[in-house]
Amino acid sequence: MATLRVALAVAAPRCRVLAQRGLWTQSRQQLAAAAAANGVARPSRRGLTTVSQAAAAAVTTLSRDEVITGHPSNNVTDAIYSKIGVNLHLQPTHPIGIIKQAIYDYFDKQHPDTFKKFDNLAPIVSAHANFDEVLVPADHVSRSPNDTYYVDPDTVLRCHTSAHQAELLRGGHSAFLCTGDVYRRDSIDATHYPVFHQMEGVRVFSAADWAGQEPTAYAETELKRTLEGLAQHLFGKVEMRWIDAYFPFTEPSFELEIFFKGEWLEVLGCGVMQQQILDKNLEAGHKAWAFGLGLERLAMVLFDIPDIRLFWTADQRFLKQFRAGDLSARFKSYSKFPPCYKDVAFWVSDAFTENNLCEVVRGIAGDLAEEVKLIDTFTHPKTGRTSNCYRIAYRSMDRSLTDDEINALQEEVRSTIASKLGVELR
Ligand code: FA5
Ligand code: MG
Repeated sequence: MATLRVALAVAAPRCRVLAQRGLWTQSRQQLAAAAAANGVARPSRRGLTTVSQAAAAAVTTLSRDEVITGHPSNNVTDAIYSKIGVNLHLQPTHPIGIIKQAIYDYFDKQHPDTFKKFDNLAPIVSAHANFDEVLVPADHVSRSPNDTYYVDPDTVLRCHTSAHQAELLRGGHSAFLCTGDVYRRDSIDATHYPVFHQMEGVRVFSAADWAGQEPTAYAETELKRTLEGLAQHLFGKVEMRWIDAYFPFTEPSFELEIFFKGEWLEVLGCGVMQQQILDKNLEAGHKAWAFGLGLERLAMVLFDIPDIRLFWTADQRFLKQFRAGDLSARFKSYSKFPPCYKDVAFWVSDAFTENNLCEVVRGIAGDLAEEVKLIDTFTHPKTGRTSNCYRIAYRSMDRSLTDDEINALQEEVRSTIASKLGVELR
C-alpha cells in the first residue's frame, strides 16, 4: 500500500521538505468530482453579504474560553490554543520575523511609502471573512471541520491571510502586506504544522496605471515582475517558474516555484483578484493582484532549516543562530537524536479521518510527534472491514527520549484512538 506522505527525516534533502500539497489545488479536484456527481459545471456559491464589522481587533490576549468555547462545533485543542499569541512573525530575531522584515525591505525599496503593513490582526475571524468574502464555494473542502478550526459555526481560526483581503480593501487600502499566523487541521510531517505564517500582498490599480493596456494582462505582468524581484531579493540568482494554479479568489491564478537543491519548490500562490471581490468592496474601475506566501517555506529554504517544528523550539541552540537583518545565516544542526517508531493498527469506520488521528497524536505527543504515516491497509475478504496500520515517528529536536516516555505516549495514543475516533484497535 502506498504511503500517504513521503517520509521526511530531519536529514532529508531540503527539496523534499517542501513537497507540494495545496489546500486549494486539492480542492479543485474535489470540486470537479462534486460537479460531475451533481451534473453541474460548478458547485453553487453562497451569496455574499456585506459585513459592517470594522477591521479585526488587534491581537491582545485571547482567553481560553474565547477560543475553546464549549460549542459542539468547536474543534480547537489546547495544543492549538497554546500557539495563539506566540506571534513568531513579531519576533525580530526569529527566522520568521527576519524573513518578514526582508520582504518588507524589498517592497519599501521598490515602492517607497506604498505598501501599508498589517501584522497584528487577530487570528480569529468570521467564517464569512475566511471563506465567503473570498468567494470560497459553499461546498469547498477547506470549509470542512476536518480541515479548519472552528471556534463556533460562524467563527474560525483563519486558514489563510486572504481572510483579511476584503476588510482591508473596504478600509481604503490600495496596497498592503498582511502577515499573520494561520491554522489548518492537517497531517504531521517535517513540512506540515497546524500553525504556520503567511503574508498576503495586495495591490490595486486604476485606469491611470494600466494606461490603455488590457487591465488583467497589466496586473498579471506587474504581479509576476514584483514576485520574481522578491525571489531574487531573498535568494539571489535563482531559477524559477510559474505554474498555472486554481484559487477561488483569483483568475488567472499561479504558483511560483523555485529550483532549489535539485527540485522545484512551491513558495507562494497568487493571481489577479476576482473582479467580484473588488466590486463588492471598492468603487468601480479597479483591478488588483494578490499573493499569499508561506513564511516557513521561505525561511526553510533561505536558512536551511530542515524541520518545521524547529520554528517553535525555545532552545537557544536554535534561536542563537539567527540575527535580525542577517539573511546569510545557515542552520547548523546541533543534535541528531534518532526517531522512535511505533505502529498502531485498527479497523476504521466511515467517520475516521487521518486529520482526526493526527490531532489526537499531536494533542498527546505535541512536538514530539514527527510524522504519522499510513504503512499498511487491507480489507477483510469476509467482513469487508478495512484495517489501517499507521506508523508514528516520535523524536525530540532537543534531547533523547526514554523508552518509558515513548511507551507511555503510545499507550495514551492507543487508548484515545479507541475512545475518541470510533475505531477498533487490533
Ligand atoms: C493560500 O493559502 C492562498 N490564500 C494564497 C493566495 C493568496 C493565492 C492570494 C492567491 C491570492 P496555499 O494553501 O497554497 O494558498 O498556501 C500558500 C502558501 O502557504 C504555500 O505556497 C506555502 O508556501 C504555504 N503553506 C501552505 N500550507 C502550508 C503548511 N501546511 N505548512 C507550511 N506552509 C504552508
Ligand atoms: Mg498551494
